[in-house]
Amino acid sequence: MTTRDVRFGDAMTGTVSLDRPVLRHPANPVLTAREVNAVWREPHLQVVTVHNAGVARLAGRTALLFRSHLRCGVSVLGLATSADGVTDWSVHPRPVLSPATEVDLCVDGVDRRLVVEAESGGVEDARINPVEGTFAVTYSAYHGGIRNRVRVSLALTDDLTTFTRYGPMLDRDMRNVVVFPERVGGRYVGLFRPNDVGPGDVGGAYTQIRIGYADDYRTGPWKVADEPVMRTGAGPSAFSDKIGPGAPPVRTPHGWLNVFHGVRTTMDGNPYVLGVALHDLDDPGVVRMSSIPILFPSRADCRVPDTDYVHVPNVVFSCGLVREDDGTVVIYYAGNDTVVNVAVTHEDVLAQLCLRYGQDPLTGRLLYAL
Ligand code: BMA
Repeated sequence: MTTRDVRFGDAMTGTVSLDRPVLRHPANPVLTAREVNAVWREPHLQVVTVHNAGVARLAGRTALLFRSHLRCGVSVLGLATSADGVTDWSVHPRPVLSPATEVDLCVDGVDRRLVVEAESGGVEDARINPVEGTFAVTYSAYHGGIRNRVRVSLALTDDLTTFTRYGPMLDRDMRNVVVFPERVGGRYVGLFRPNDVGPGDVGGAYTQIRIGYADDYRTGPWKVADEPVMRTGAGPSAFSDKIGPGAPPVRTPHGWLNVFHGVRTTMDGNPYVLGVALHDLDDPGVVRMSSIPILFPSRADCRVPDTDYVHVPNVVFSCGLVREDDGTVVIYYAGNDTVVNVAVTHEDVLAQLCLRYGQDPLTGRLLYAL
């Protein structure tokens, strides 16, 4: 049995295993609408959720680029930082990324009007991808006039407060795009989750993770493979109805660690779980994925007072994690699209889940006997 002792700060120690691969932090939730509303005082900036946060270490602090629903329904991105990654968050006084206006910084050559239009319905689910000394932030840009039109857009930043927009990464509907932190075989690599089935579609297909490559991650063009590297599969599975990248991949001795999300539709809702996969270090299109999710949603993932709003029940969703040098992995994840939580795991245990309890990433067939 593979077990690892993990520690995170002073308040949390424990042992993770194949049975309990992830330990929730006892202080969860670590960031909620209450802390943000105490800072964003104007009525139009009061929020009802704080969730799906991208994560980075910046100037010795943990930084969360969180998503919040304003009460009008539009999502914006805010910044909170903490010395220990759990307590005492300092919330930036205003949203740091809201739907673009004509005065926002865009890189030369990008059609500013197109950027403004593409994200007029809100900005969501930022991933902070550290690439060659800067942060490449990939986020879902929702169109304000065409229902469900979503393009993943790119913005670069060094400080997580000022962004240079590069606009939509692809000319098709997409969510959940993550970029690998290093080039592999000379090319930049990304994981993509198409929303559309074909040209002209809007929404509807959430069943595949595809790999893409670019010579320049900023300008593209990204060449996304026609065939997936992972998909929901045919049989019953915790990932049988939707699948998508979560946190930007990180290098481990076992391969690129990919913490993704999967959904299984039921008669009463759609539970979102976190899954784990390893991509070959030299050929990231080669994937081993665990059939066993590492985190199922529970009541502990959305502890809010009875009178607080809860957005979507039965959801755990991650846009970022931090890997420590000893292989400890700290996952920031949202509970019920409502609050931000922290959990701790270890890459050796995650790797064993992939190696011993795998499923074929394309068919879903279990690679072990029950
Ligand atoms: C997805 C996205 C995520 C959200 C998840 C669960 O489709 O909207 O932002 O966390 O659903 O509701």
